[in-house]
Amino acid sequence: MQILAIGVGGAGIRMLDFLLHRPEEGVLEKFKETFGTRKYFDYKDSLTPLAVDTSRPHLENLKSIEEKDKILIGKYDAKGHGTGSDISLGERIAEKEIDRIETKLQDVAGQVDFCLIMHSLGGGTGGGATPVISEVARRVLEVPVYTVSILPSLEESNIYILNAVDAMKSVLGKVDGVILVDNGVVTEKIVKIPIYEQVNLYVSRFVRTLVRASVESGIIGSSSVIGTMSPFDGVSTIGNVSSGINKLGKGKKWISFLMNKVIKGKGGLGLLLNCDYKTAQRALLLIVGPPEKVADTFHDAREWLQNQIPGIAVRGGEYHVPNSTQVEIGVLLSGLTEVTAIKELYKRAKEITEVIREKKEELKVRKEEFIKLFEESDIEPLF
Ligand SMILES: Nc1nc2c(ncn2[C@@H]2O[C@H](COP(=O)(O)OP(=O)(O)OP(=O)(O)O)[C@@H](O)[C@H]2O)c(=O)[nH]1
Ligand SMILES: [Mg+2]
Repeated sequence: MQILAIGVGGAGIRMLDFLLHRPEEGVLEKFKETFGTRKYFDYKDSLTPLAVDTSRPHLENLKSIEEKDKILIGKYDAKGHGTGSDISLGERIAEKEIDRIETKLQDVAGQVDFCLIMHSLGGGTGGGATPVISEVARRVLEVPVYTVSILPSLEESNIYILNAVDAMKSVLGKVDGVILVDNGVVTEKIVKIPIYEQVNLYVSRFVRTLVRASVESGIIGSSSVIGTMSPFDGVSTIGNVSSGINKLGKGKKWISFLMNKVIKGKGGLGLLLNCDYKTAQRALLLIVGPPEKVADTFHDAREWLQNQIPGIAVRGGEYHVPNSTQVEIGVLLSGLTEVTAIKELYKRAKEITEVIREKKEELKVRKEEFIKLFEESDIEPLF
């Protein structure tokens, strides 16, 4: 499986950086000691990165992306400092510099199975440039283009919420599928590490599992992803759950325990989007762990899912990792049509727009009164 992974804007390039993060040499040595001859998996063999941003410092801060894979756009319009949450500026900049991006895309044309664009919907660059980049990627690469689109939490500033509503409309029309991830889901449940990092970690964990399952064990291929994402009849989301094998007890009871956790969020984070999972139409399910624990479990996990969501088409399989002490379940749900997070975001955006409208009215009246004060003044000039 070969994926072109593009990060657009601050959130996007940070997620990309997380995805390609390679442990320091010392850690790699330890890995070799622990796992003997097993080779460290280098995600760069399957993921071609491209980081696009209007912020110079944010691009410079990336640890795992080489200079040749970074593009600073909008040097004159944004002066290397971002768009300041201005999505129309983000869009204009991407349109102006589309040739530079297109040249990069030409380099990988014919070599990738699909393209994954990671970005925030609330940022000026992430929200504004993504639809422009996606459109050209579809044309040049002639493969499906999917996004991992970050929704702002409802506690975030008004501008992110209004931007997200605008950006969502244009992104939906320019891609082959959207994997929605809500920063708000993490706020509610887990805050051991900064929220952003937690979300980035979950996204990268899912994509990494997908890549390894394909490259190392061959249980899935890009067609499994494409088959799950298409047709574009609703949005998609992901979920991940993992547990030490010693906590899972004997027998196969752990399957329903972990499936409940990842799909329904019972006792854990669950899906990265507040939605009605029962409206999903297709799923990609990956079970990862040592063979003595996970062998012959995919069938049971798939049955569990099909009992919860009648009619759902489930792809995927088991990926055996000898000597591993962890079991992990990763899931991609697609075709979701009942998404509470989107409804709440629209409701919040409507409230904000109403307040702005009232404020504008009030200011207009005040301004008129202020001007009147001068017009009605009967003070005679002194000279
Ligand atoms: N999950 C996640 N969300 C982030 C991250 N950084 C920012 N965000 C969210 O993304 C939105 C802000 O967008 P950014 O990506 O920072 O903005 P940008 O695309 O760089 O655009 P400008 O800086 O406005 O030009 C807000 O909703 C933030 O909560 C991150 O690393 N991870
Ligand atoms: Mg930025």
